[in-house]
Amino acid sequence: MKKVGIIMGSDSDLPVVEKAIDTLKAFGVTPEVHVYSAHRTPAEALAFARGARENGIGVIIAAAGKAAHLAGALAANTTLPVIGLPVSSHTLDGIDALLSTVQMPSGIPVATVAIDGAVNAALLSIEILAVSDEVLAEKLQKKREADTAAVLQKNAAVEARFNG
Ligand code: RP5
Repeated sequence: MKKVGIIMGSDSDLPVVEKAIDTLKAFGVTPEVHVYSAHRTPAEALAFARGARENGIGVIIAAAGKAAHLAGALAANTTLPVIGLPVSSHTLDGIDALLSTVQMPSGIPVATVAIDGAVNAALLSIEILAVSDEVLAEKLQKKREADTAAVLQKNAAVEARFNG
């Protein structure tokens, strides 16, 4: 199975990114994790993106905060799908990273998830791999059903409490 590359702009992004790593592992998907910055270590980020496909990576998650150019810079150097994960910071609550990540010019797509949306970034990467992997697709379906059952259980508790 292809790996999911997870690149974060700083190790300060780890508290958010760890949720993506945990989600991938729960599905038996191997993450390859690096700290490469579009601004501080552009050469390393470029080399990763250019070599990702031949290194067995199928999807890239790029997590960055502030002036977050990482996802776009990686996407510019690979035709693998890139998922942008904007990370919040204390100054602008992640709006800066969200806009920097999502507003890509035509021709270089970045599929952007919510601010700090690490679980969805991982799930989306798994969905992309599952297009050609029936076992993974089955696992996704099972999780969806379990999530639905959990919500319905909460609904039943609320209904019992307030609806007599
Ligand atoms: C971005 O700048 C990183 O992705 C991080 O979210 C933010 C701040 O980085 P540090 O100053 O905490 O290393 O490039």
